[in-house]
Amino acid sequence: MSPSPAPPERSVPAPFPQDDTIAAVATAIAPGEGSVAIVRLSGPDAEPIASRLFVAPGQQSWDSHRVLYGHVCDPASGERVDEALLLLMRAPRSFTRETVVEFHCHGGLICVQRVLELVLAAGARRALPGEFSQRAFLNGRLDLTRAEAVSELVTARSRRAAQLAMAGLDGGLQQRIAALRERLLDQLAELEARVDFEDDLPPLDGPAVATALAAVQAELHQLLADGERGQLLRDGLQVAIVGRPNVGKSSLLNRLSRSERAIVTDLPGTTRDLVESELVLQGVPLTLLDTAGIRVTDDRVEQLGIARSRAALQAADAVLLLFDITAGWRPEDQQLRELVPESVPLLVVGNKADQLAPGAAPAPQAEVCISALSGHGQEQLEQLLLRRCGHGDVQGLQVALNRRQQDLAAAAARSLQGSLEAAQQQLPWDFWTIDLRAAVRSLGEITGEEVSEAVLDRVFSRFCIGK
Ligand SMILES: Nc1nc2c(ncn2[C@@H]2O[C@H](COP(=O)(O)OP(=O)(O)OP(=O)(O)O)[C@@H](O)[C@H]2O)c(=O)[nH]1
Ligand SMILES: [Mg+2]
Repeated sequence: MSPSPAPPERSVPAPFPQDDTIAAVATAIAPGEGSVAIVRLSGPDAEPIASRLFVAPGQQSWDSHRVLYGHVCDPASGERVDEALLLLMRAPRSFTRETVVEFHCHGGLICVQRVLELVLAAGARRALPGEFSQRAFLNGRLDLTRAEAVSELVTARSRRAAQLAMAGLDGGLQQRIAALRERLLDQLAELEARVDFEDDLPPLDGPAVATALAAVQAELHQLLADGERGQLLRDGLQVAIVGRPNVGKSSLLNRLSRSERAIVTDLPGTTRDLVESELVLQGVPLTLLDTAGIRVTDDRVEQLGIARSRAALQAADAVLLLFDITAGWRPEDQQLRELVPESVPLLVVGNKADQLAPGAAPAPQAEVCISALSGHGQEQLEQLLLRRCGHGDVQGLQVALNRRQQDLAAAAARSLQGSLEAAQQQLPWDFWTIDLRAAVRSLGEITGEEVSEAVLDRVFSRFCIGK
């Protein structure tokens, strides 16, 4: 049997108990909103703090994973601050694997803030963003991809994005990455064994090793491509609708967002400012921007609006350039088209198809013809837009890397390229291992098996407070 390579350096501290107790409001806080709000504590003092503040009447016993009914009281004055339920989850059977206590208080702003203040006065520390998840990770309850999936689930803007996050939470991503890393470790073991004990071992089949590495690289490229599509589900797209005045931009925004968000009139120059509308197209969150029709004008207000239209057209992820097919493709339409940067996906849309004379052919510039008034062509427009952005099919996605994971997977694929080049040039085995070890490390950073504390702090600081 070949000796296995030295285990990769593990810079994360081994699971260890945190020595303080953290607390935060775990639910959204808004005045007059939400009937229930949760204050969550985690750490060794969670239970003693809770028992000082919570008065449970009758014979209720403080058992783990049982709900207690009672009042949160200020120990200094005895004042009842809120009527609440208390849920105690003793270590290690909790999200963080520490003892966790949740006070289920009344919602809104006041009660929950007062309960949190009492908890902090009793010795807990205000949790940093993501600190509960960070403890869950450090205590081995979650790998890094699952912890990130929790955050993505909370911030998902569409049902599909939430489904992807759930797949991550179920460990789909962790398993894919861990399996690839294992395959690389197998090859690394063989190679490193040859570096040290070439004479004592049967000869190594170099081309077979290279084939195995190339197969992992191909899977990484597939994951990267899926990740790009998944990014769309997470971040969404900002799509600007631009065009000359009166071509129907505002009507299209209203049609796509099923709202009366923008003012529509038959007067050219109606829209003066950017009008935004959020919607979800086939699982993809979109921010649609209706803009002022672009033309030469002396009107000062309209000029300012047009300047904003031009800026939006430059900054958008995609542009819908609308023109009136009953008026044909005009030189002004062509000028607008030339304003759209090369790098921005552009779709030229002919509007007012309902007014086109029977038998008349629309200008060939129209990639899709619609009627913002009747809805004709809407589905085709939506599909074409998503496809133009390079993400036609997000339905089949099983798992998708986030940006951090995407960068690491790309780094791993590049490192593997280095190993493959060493193979091609038939360099000695230790040249193969240098990049291979780097690839293993990058994949380990995705799941958190090899990751520095500084990186962890950065990852978790993006989470919301109380998570
Ligand atoms: N027949 C027909 N009329 C339309 C259609 N789309 C828009 N209109 C009409 O065209 C006129 C202008 O529509 P808007 O949506 O305000 O046009 P706009 O491009 O936002 O105009 P500005 O804000 O002035 O740049 C209105 O009278 C709409 O009812 C369409 O598909 N068919
Ligand atoms: Mg308008």
